[in-house]
Order: sequence, then C-alpha cells, then structure tokens
Amino acid sequence: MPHSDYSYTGSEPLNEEPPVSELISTFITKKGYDRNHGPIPHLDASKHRISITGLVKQDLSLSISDLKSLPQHSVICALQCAGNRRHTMRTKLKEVSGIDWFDGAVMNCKWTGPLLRDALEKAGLELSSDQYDSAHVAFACHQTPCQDDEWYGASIPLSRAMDTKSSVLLALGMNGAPLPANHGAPVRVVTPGVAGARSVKWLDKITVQMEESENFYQQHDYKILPPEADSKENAEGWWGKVPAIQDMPVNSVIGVPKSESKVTRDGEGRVEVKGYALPSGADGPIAKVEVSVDGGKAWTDAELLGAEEEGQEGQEGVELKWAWCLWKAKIEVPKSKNVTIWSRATDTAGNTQVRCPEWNFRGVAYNGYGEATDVEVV
Ligand SMILES: Nc1nc2c(c(=O)[nH]1)N[C@H]1C(S)=C(S)[C@@H](COP(=O)(O)O)O[C@H]1N2
Ligand SMILES: [Mo]
Repeated sequence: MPHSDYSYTGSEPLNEEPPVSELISTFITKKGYDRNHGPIPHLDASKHRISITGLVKQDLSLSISDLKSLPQHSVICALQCAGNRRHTMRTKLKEVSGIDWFDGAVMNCKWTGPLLRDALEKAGLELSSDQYDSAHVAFACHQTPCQDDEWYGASIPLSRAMDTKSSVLLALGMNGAPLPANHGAPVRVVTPGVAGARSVKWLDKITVQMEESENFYQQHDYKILPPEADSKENAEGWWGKVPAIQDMPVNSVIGVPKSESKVTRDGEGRVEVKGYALPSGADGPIAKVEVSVDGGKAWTDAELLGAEEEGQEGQEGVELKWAWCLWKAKIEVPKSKNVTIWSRATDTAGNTQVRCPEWNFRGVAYNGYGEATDVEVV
C-alpha cells in the first residue's frame, strides 16, 4: 500500500469547496474543490504505471514517461461534482442523501496530457467503430480503499473516448504545473462535460469492456433516481434500472451578491450581479446568461466575460467549448429588504436551465435557476 494522507481517513475523507464569490474571481481556478471517497495516496511518479487491458490487441503497461512521449494536449474545462448545488435541492425541495455541497464543487482548469484516444490506439482496439457505442472504457484506482468499495472506478462510453473532438485526457498537468496529490498525481482522467465522478484520480488501470464499470460509484451512486426512489431501501431496486450520469446539465449560479447580503445601488439605481455558467455536456460554450429580479417576468442579458478579460494570456487557440463562462450584469432594482435575483443560462445547442428540476434521492445534477435570495437593496 503506498503512503497515503491518513490525516483524512477512509471514513472522513477530504471534501471541501471554496466560497463561490472567491471561485468566480478568476477564469482559471487556482484552488478548487476536493472530492474524495477515501484517503489521498502520495504516489511515486517514477514508479507509477497504468495498465491498458480488456478488448485491446495488446495489453500495455505505461509509465509516466511513456505517457509524456505521446502527443500532449491541453484543454480548459470545468470539472464538476454531480452533487454540486445539492444544498439548494435539499433546502428548496426535500431532504436528499449526500454531502451538503453549495455551489462551489466545480473548478475550471487547464489540463494537459495525452488523449485517452491516443493511448487506446497504441494498444489497438479489438472492436470495430460500429461497436463503440455499446462498449465502455473503465478507469480504476486501486491505491486506497474507499468508503463504499475496495477501490474507486468509473466508466464512460467508448464512443466518447474515441470521438476526435471529446478531448478526454490522461492528465499529467493542471494549470501549467504537475498534478498535485489531492487532484490525482501523477495521472488522472479528465472527462470534459461529464460528471466529475468519471474523472478517476490516481489512475492505475484502463479496461475496454462491453459493460460499464462494476464499481460502486458507477453502479450505486451518481444516478438521477426517479422521485419514488425516496429512501435507501426504495432506491435499492432502481440502481440497476437507471443510467449512470455522464453529461452534466446546463447550469448557472450567482456568486455576487450573496443571499441575505446588503448591497448599495449605483447612481443609476443598479446592482451588479456576477456568477458562473456551465454548458450541458458537449453542447458548449455558453451562449447566453440572463438575470431577473422580478420572478422571471423580465430578463436582462448578462455580459459574458471572455477568457482574455480575466487575465488569461496565451490562451489563444485553446478550445473554450468545455470551459465555464464567467458573467456579470448591472440590473436596475428598486430599494427593497428582500429581493430575489435569478440567473438562467443557455448553451450553444440551445439547452436552457430550468426553474427547478425534479427532486432525486441523491440530490445530483441540480440545475435550477441560479438564485440569490433575501438581498437587501439600499
Ligand atoms: N480515485 C478517485 N478518483 C476520484 C474520486 C475518488 O474519490 N477517488 N472522486 C471523484 C469525484 S466524485 C469527483 S467530483 C472528482 C473530484 O476531483 P477533485 O478532488 O480533483 O476535485 O474526482 C473523482 N475521481
Ligand atoms: Mo463527485
């Protein structure tokens, strides 16, 4: 067993998120959230290997230098926990099961490493391209036991991995530096547009197979259960019938002003509203964010902030389709003690946020309108 960060034990792993007001202060997230189902292993990059096996012509065992010798790609994308905004579902609709994430279980980072596709092609697939839709690529980390399984695992459809535009990476670097231990060093999967649960950290095995990963976190977690599955017992029969979350839905949240805060209007009676927006799956980038202060009767277009404006130099040519979008709006608001502000995002494919999605037991994929409530406007 490799040395692990046992200050965070298996029963109490590191799970933390930054406040949204801080998160939206930079386009590239410097200090992102941590989501762990077990202790953080500290691996020796010079000894670490990942195996590629299953429906491949040749099993491979790749070192970190082998991964570095493949063509390197960079992608700026949001990595988001499927449980992001669970607190809102819990408080707005009904109690749900899971960590009480607010709106900060997401980070927008620049990830660098070889494409999963190139690594799979090096092994050679034992499948023809018409079989890609029914096959899966399973990722595993056997480095530390997790709370609900002996190892951590996930899978994505093989078609996603092989899509030349999907940018699924075996990431070695994050924001221009090697991956830190807490984010999966020396190598993690990054699945742009897909729930963070599939971006397996401390990756040690890739398997091409006809079934999804058999891991607990693919089979018994991270699924949008129907409302009748409203307890652990009632959920039991549903896990096998409901698909595992892959693409995340279009979303936006308000970071400024905060709920229950006091804001002063400018000379023109306006208040500044700021937040982030996320496209649905592969349907980015964000095309529009609107803000309303009258319960959705009138909507004002927010200004979408470019990556350059946020002080990102040298980002030219880096695809922003998978990235989040920071936005701001100045909106006229009458003086009042309890204003509710909403935000609503639409992506390039036309997916628009809903007022409030249906309740689900695990409180995942919440994408109701962004909301700041009880704002005192003076
Ligand atoms: N090995 C391993 N990979 C993992 C996890 C984990 O607990 N163990 N958590 C997953 C989940 S649910 C999320 S949301 C992201 C969180 O990544 P981060 O901790 O780098 O933010 O990692 C995913 N990959
Ligand atoms: Mo997650």
